[in-house]
Amino acid sequence: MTFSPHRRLAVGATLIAAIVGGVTPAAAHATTAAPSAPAASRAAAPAPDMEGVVAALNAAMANGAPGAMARYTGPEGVQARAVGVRDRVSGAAMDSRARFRVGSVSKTFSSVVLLQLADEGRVELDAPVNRYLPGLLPDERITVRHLLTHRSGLADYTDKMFAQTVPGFESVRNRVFGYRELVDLSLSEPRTTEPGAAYKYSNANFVVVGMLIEEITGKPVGQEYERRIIKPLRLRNTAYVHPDTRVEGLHVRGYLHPDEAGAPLVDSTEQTVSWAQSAGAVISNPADLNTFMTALMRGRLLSPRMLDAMTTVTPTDATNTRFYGLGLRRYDLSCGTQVYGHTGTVQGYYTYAFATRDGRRGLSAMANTSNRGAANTALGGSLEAAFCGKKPAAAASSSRAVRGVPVLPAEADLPERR
Ligand code: REX
Repeated sequence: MTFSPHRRLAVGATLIAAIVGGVTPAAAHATTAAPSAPAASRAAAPAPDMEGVVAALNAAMANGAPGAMARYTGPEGVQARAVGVRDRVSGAAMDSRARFRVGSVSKTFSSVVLLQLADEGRVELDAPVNRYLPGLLPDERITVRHLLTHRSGLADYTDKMFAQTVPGFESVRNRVFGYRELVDLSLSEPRTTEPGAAYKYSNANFVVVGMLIEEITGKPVGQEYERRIIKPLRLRNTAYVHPDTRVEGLHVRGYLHPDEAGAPLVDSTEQTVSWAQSAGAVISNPADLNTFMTALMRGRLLSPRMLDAMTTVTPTDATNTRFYGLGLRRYDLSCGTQVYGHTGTVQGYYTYAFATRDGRRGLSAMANTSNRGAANTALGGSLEAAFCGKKPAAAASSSRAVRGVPVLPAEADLPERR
């Protein structure tokens, strides 16, 4: 990527301070203008409610996660919390420094790479995908932007693949797919919408994004993540190792819930994640995810024009609180704060990685389980606690609420996924 000297300096300042203090410091913030954040919302930012964050982590455990953790970064500093275990056999405690599989948070990495290529004039967002990958898709009207916004109509082949959770997982755990095989799986099903007509989340879109990156750069996506994101931001705990099945270093083991009630959890840590690749195979940890999302929001990775395009959103459901931009979600929280980032689900791991639009505050949370929507939804409560702060005691009431805020079902449980 091409950093301007100014940006390069700003990144350097942030990194040095981050290494010294473990925080993206106020001093570094002061050197760069926060992009398009209303001054009022900055002044009013509440301190994170870390008790509320822990309550959300405990609620994820009460709903079947062996452990959970979260890390908040903001002007007040960094705070991390962990509950339960990261390894059920050894009993090792959850550790907020540990690495895990981030699932679809990988889509934001892929989107950043493609948008940098757009910044460099090497791809046009409104051009047909087939201009770059001739003959790949059966419809010339599907554009690059349709992929990034989940509006292509390409079916999500993972719905069929994982219709039976454990057999589906075991059938692909060690498989190595070519991108084209995954696209063919999608194209063997009817398309879900006319190009551009509606939002319909599909992993196939970001498989094609991976193909575009490789076609345009002539390099594997892993190298492009490395060169454009991981190295410049010094994300030492972030890796793309496909098709290697291991998670190296200090890591969290993932535990998949079978569909059958009462059946033992399946340790799903080792897998190729080849079924997702550029749609979901990145490994990271909470500190790196916070660095990534806050740096992205602060304009360190994209031009202002491209970041505007990325954060231009449409609703994903009828709640009018959840939106999708280009490989990026926006959640509108009960206190009015808008946060941008992504959620992730791979077998054994649920992830949330979000930051405010000014990049001053970030939260990453994970629980080491999946196929347990209630655990995912509970984990999502950490966003409210972290970004909205403590709720007045009187507001904490009904059982459908965490700290007085009604809990919305997690992405995977919304009708859009059915
Ligand atoms: C695959 C099935 C889930 C997981 C999936 N993951 O599509 C992508 C992702 C990479 O992260 N998407 C989510 C399995 C929605 C996101 O954006 O947050 N489920 C599981 C089943 C269901 O097998 N039968 O829960 O581990």
